[in-house]
Amino acid sequence: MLDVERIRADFPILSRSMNGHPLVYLDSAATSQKPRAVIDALVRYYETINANVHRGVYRLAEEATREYEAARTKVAAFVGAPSPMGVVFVRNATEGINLVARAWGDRNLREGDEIIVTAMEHHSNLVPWHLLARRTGARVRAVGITEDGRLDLAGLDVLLNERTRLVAVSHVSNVLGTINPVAEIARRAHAAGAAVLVDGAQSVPHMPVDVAALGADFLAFSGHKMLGPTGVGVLVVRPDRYEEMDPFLGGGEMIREVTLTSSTYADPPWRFEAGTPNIAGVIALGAAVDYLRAVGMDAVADHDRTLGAVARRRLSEVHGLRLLGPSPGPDATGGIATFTMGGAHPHDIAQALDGRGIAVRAGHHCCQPLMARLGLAATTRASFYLYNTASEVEALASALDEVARTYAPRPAVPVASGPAPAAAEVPDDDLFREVVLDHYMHPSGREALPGPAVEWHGRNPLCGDEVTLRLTTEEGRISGLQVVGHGCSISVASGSMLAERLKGRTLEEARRLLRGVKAMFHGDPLPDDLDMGDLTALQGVRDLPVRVKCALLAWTTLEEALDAPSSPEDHHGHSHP
Ligand code: C6P
Repeated sequence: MLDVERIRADFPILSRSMNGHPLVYLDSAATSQKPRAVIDALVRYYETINANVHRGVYRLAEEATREYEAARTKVAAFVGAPSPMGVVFVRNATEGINLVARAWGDRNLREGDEIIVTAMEHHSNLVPWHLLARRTGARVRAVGITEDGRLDLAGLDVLLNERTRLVAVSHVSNVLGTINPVAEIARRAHAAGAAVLVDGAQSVPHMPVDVAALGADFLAFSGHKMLGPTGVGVLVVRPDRYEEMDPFLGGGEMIREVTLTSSTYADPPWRFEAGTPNIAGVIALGAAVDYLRAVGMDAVADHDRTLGAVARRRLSEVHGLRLLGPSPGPDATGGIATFTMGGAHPHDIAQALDGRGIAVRAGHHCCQPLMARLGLAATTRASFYLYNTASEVEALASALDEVARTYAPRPAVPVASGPAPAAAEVPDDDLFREVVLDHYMHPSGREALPGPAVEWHGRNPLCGDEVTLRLTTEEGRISGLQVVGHGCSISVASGSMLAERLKGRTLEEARRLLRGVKAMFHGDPLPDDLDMGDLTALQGVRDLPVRVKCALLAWTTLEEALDAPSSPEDHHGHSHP
């Protein structure tokens, strides 16, 4: 059992308040908070031993080099690497994976070869392989997942063949929390003659990981998710794989000898650490490893599991909430609780929680193929770490109870004359004022247009919100306007207001209002005499850049319609029945 209160005292940021509430930080899967020991290690480096490594012939530089290399030894021991020489310092997990794609992939893959990934990979473990495939003519294939969020291992056997060069798989999914049976996958991949890369971004911070026991040829992870600073990550390479790799970046530190026309290279791992590395970051990562080892990774994993179980039990009581992924245990860490919630959009949920000081992540979590497989545009994710408590989970759940009440279907209420809503129904946040919610629950402009119309589509890739505008015009006037789509309260309300305001207006009036709306969201002065009507209820959005995109979605789609060569103004726009 962890002494969580004692641990919390080590994390200065956790004593902050946010929007008038104690900060409840539930986004450690995105990046963890940092203990004082890590922050101190950064400061101590700059205050006492700042010098470049592996270069200076003076005492200070030797001290910096010694500490830098000591961190390599600590990291190697932490993940069971057979030798510190197998540890390459990079910027983050993403760079580690790209390094393998370039240094190993370019040399070993050719046309017709295959790379196997899975349907639950983060974009960082997909895009480098797409790029490699494009460079070499290789092909990327994906293992599917089951309905309950586990890998379809039988599918792996179907895909593995003599053309498979690499299997690249995440150890723990950043959306589902699933722990993949990597040792078994590696055994099967090796039997087929393929190498194995494990994306350990979500496993190394949360559970004991032994790279040798996993049988991974490459293991990539980020320092910032395991209490370390941003800008430092690790690629662990099984030493014999170094022989199959060309240098990645060229420059200082990675060379042995350079003439004007050629160069020879230093031994690994330095061969792959061109240029001055993130020395302070590496040393502070060493301090993070010290901290985690002192707590004990078994205890961290146990804490995640226990808290995850509490969270799943309590969250499943929230009306309309549906959790994704397996329950905590051998198949899931418990550190990740991702969910959808009936009529409430993930952006709206995250914003409402933020109003109560609770930080969660909403969106596609850089896993668009997984979202597509699950038939979802976006989800909300709470993620836990060693400093989170059961009472924080309860704060999350009771805030979600309130969100569920706010977004529960209810009858249409005329905005001006409706009764004052019950206090519990209205988030203490201006953005969700009654006007916005009323437009969201009962959007205008949904009625189908008779006859052919010009049609324009808009999409916000960040959250998958979509809008379709259909327009008919007569003599420079918008005679018919339909706005359909799906999205968060802000994008839907904004589209509904657009429909209400523009039907029957001239195209010039539409342009004027569009200019006004853009000015309002960008904080610029409004055109003279422009009555913004209901739209003023959205103006608080301008302080939240991510949500400005939601609010502008219908309007930027309108702008495209008005600006297109075949715009309604020309009376010959392309039409989609
Ligand atoms: N996932 C999340 O909120 P970087 O950005 O390189 O430190 O980590 C990339 C990465 C790779 N693999 C997995 C499984 C990950 O979860 C991440 C980072 C964060 O889920 C930020 S998108």
